[in-house]
Amino acid sequence: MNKKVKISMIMLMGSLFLTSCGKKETTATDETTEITETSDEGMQPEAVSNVLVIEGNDQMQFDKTELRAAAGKPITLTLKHVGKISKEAMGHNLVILQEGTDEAAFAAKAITAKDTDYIPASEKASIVAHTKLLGGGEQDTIEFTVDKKGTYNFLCTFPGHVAMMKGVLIVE
Ligand SMILES: [Cu+2]
Repeated sequence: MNKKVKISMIMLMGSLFLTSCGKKETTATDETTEITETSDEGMQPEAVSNVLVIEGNDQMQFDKTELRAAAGKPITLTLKHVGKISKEAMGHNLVILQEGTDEAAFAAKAITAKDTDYIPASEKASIVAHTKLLGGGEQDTIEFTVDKKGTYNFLCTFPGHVAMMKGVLIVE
């Protein structure tokens, strides 16, 4: 008798456990789906256009990890901060580096350059082009030309952001 009660208790607990697990799984799946959708967008190859638009948000993300442009023609790049947080707390810029630049070393120098909005004056030679540092709701458009075909890394130099906010500009 006691044994039976115990067994049914275990079974009941087991099914409760399964139920709560099932709920958690659903939530996790939703999150996964969202993340997948976002990264799918990022993975879509961009058509070659010299008018580039990229967004940064309050979740410390660029909406694209790859930009493509044609060499030898002016490139117009607009960075939009589509979030709401101030530039002091969630500032974004976009800095395109010369090929062969050590990105980690550059980012480490950049975080010490608060007075110049995290653009290190000593590293100017490593920079192809960069936008201003933006807060939520702001945007900046820059124009530059890249003559040499290649793959150029870009990043946001706000402290801590490079881990999440980086990508490549492919010039072809
Ligand atoms: Cu940023």
